[in-house]
Amino acid sequence: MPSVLNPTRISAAKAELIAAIEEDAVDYGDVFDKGMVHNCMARGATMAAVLDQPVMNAYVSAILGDSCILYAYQSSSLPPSASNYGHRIHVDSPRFIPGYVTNVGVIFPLDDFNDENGGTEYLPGSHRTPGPPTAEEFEQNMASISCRAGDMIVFNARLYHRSGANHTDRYRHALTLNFCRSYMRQRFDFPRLLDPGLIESLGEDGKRLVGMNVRVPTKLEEFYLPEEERLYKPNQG
Ligand SMILES: O=C(O)CCC(=O)C(=O)O
Repeated sequence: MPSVLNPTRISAAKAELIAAIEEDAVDYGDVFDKGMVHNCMARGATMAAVLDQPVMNAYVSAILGDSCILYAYQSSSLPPSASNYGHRIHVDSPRFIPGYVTNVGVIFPLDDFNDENGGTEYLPGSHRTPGPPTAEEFEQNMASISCRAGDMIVFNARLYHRSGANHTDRYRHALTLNFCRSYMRQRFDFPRLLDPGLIESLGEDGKRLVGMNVRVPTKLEEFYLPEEERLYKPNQG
């Protein structure tokens, strides 16, 4: 989907992401997914505002229903002349239910994607096969995505894919979001993880996505709250 994020948002999101990468390099050192920023909505106002992006929400709701929630909101940055943790052949959601989508992936490139800087590579149709492809099958039949910064890539998260390899001398940045059905678990407990002020700043879509409509009571006083204050709202699918 072309031109979903405008140039102002792209550069603001990229500045927030770069700052978060630098902070995490100090705070989390040598972790297995080094360079990947988790919970991007907590790392900058522009990245948080992506949760209320109307085109994204229209696509995702059309596939997963109006009550869908956020599973994860991360980044995928390819350093100069390198690849990253996303470079292994993988799926973002392992469940295989023929004809039923459990998770939808959305990638927002913050730099143009091309073969030189490592656009996303995927095996067309692999979301319909029960098992993983061999490395050879993937290499022989994969396609790679070239697109512009600010475009939106939407895919069935059961699709086998990987980030490419960056052969340039510049970073290639992207935001990667994953959405799931309302009755599934999120990767983090976002309603507890996020600052209440940040949650309040989100629109209705953003609040729903972080899980504010599907919170579970911890005591009877919360279970018996009046309708408008209920933690697990009715009709969540
Ligand atoms: O960066 C990319 O092109 C893909 C990222 C990816 O595969 C992931 O984060 O799961």
